[in-house]
Amino acid sequence: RLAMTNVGTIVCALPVPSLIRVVVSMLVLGALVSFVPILFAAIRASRLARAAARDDVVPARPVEPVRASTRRSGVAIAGLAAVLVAAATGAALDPAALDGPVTSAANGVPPTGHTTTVEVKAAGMRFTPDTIEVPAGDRLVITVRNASAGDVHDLVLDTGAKSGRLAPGETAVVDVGVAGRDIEGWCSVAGHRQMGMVLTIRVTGMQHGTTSPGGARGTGKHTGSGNGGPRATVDPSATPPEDFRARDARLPALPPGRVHRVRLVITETEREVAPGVRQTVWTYNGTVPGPILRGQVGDRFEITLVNDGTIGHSIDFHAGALAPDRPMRTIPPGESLTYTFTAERAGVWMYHCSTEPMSTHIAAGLFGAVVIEPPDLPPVDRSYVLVQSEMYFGPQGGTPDVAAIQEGKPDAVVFNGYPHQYAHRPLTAKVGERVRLWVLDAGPNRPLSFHVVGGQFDRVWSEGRWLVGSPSAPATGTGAQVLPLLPAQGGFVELTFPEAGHYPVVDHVMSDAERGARGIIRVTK
Ligand SMILES: [Cu+2]
Repeated sequence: RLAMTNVGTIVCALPVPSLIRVVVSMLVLGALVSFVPILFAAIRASRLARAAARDDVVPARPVEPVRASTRRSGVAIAGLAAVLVAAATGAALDPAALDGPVTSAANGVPPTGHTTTVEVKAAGMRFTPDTIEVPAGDRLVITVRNASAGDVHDLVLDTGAKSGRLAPGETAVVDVGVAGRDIEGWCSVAGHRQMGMVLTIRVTGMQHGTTSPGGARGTGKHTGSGNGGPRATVDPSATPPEDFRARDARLPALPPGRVHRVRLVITETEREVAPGVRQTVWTYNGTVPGPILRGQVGDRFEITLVNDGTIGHSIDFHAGALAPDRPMRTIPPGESLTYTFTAERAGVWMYHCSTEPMSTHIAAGLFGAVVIEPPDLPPVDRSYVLVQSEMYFGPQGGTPDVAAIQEGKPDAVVFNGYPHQYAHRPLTAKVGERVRLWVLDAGPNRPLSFHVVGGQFDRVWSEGRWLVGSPSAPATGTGAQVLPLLPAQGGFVELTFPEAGHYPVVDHVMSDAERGARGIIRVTK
């Protein structure tokens, strides 16, 4: 107990991460509280002993001999071990607590004994001020306040010092220590640094010849994934695991009623996104794409959006027209909003997270489709939905590589969230059946030239217009080979298959088909 209390108290006094402090202090408290019953037991024992002495009777339990000293040191070691275990538990609960030591930026400059205190506001993808000047040798203490309405931010310095994630309205103090060189800072939330959340700390009054290595103003540009470790790569010929199940591409049934209440929960979870590649995907209701919602022209959608992630997120439904200000706002983790719209027009409408940088939030998985059929659309034998999107791999287990997104270099282009998934697990149809393929290009950035190898489209509808054929009849004597879609555009094609075989479904932007935007329709008699 003595060891636990004393060592634990020292650990708490050291500048350790808060979770470690919490767990260790709980242990110290336990050690202190356990002292109370022992105290009472001791009082009782001494009373009994005194009474026994009065009555001149030998005490029932003699005082333990002194040979306990070795046992006592063993107990002390156990106490020390308990403190260590508690600290490790704290670190395990908060792995961020241990990634990388904090280094000094003193750079050999003697301390002045002064402290410069600066308040920095994080909001609107900016630090304000974004440049701090500090006299060389001063200790610098930065108070960071997240002043944004819904977004999570933090401040990380190239010394390794960090504020930890800050919810809207939260404040943290970052003690930089003695400043003897220029220091670069940024927000480590995915994409925020690239959007300009960069803080430059400039040291003034330096002696000539001792200026810092990073004297230039930070551009926010950097190489690598930005979330630690080398980027994951995919072997294009690798196959998914035996138990891989492709996403069901069938158009879901039209739900009953004219008001659709849907709860969409945003989560951030790690999973396999391509053979051998694990990424942290951001999802609506756990899938990429999010659920395919369906309704008729005139239907009302009452959406409850819940943010169960770790940073700010939002949603934007193209299927309804309204002022974006309130319903599309970014909400912090733990909050929810309702978003109500009426689907007045037919289409394959995209929905997606509209929190900046949108390219990252969409690439990480936050998109889906609302299918509102034209009212006069005749039934077909089979309807499938294919949503194309791009993937830009971060490190194994990480979030998308923001630099790769900016440079337009996807690692995979996929239908319904997984490269080549319908090549491995083909879609099916029968000879002579009429098949309708609903297609949306969710991007975030690349166009889609949708084509079926060996097929010809006799009905094509895109963005509110019949391009080929009509509701009353498919085209005869003419047709189309491609449904071209820019990011966020959607439509459908129809075709029949003249004979049994394997008909590839591809993005005819061929490099993107090779990156995974390719599937098979297996047609049988
Ligand atoms: Cu988001």
